[in-house]
Amino acid sequence: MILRSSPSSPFGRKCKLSASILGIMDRFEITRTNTNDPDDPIATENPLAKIPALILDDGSIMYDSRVICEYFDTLAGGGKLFPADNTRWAALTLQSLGDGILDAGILQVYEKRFRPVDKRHQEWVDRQTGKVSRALAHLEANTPLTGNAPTIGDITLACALGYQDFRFEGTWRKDHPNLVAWLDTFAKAVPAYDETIPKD
Ligand SMILES: N[C@@H](CCC(=O)N[C@@H](CS)C(=O)NCC(=O)O)C(=O)O
Repeated sequence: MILRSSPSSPFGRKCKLSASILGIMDRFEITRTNTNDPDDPIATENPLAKIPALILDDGSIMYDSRVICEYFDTLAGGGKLFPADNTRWAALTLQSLGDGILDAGILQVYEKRFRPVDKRHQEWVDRQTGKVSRALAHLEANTPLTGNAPTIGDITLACALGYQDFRFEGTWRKDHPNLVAWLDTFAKAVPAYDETIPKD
């Protein structure tokens, strides 16, 4: 299989961390993909032209990170990152919150990357910043438990905090000591976290 991703993609990082925890990194190769290059095949592979996408050996294609991570979980026997018991809903909800932090962060980055200065809309950027701030405040007050078996929720949160470090200079750290401690514990338990530090 081929995972289309890039070293900077936090959603691609979710897939890499999931595969590493599940012990299935040898099941696919990773192809560096540039969603800004009109000649990159990603636009024909995923009509949304987004990464990550997973190309299976039979040529079929899966996206997005939620689908790919859950597929990886089934390859490893199932019920590991996506619990089958009633803790599933908390794990999925934490995944949604982490994905939402990522989406809001990426939209802020794209506002600067793709819009000329005179077309930028500060109120809209503030709206995205508000989502991140509220989510981080909620997580600081309700920090997930860190066990020896990270779920897809934990993985997504770690990638969301890592993206805040990468694109927003880690300013979140000052006011969120519980989350800083949570991420330190996660990074110690999951060596792939440090091995996938995002870069451009
Ligand atoms: N919901 C998607 C989000 C994927 C996403 O936003 N990927 C970004 C890179 S991290 C992308 O491909 N952006 C290119 C674009 O939006 O055109 C997922 O979970 O995989």
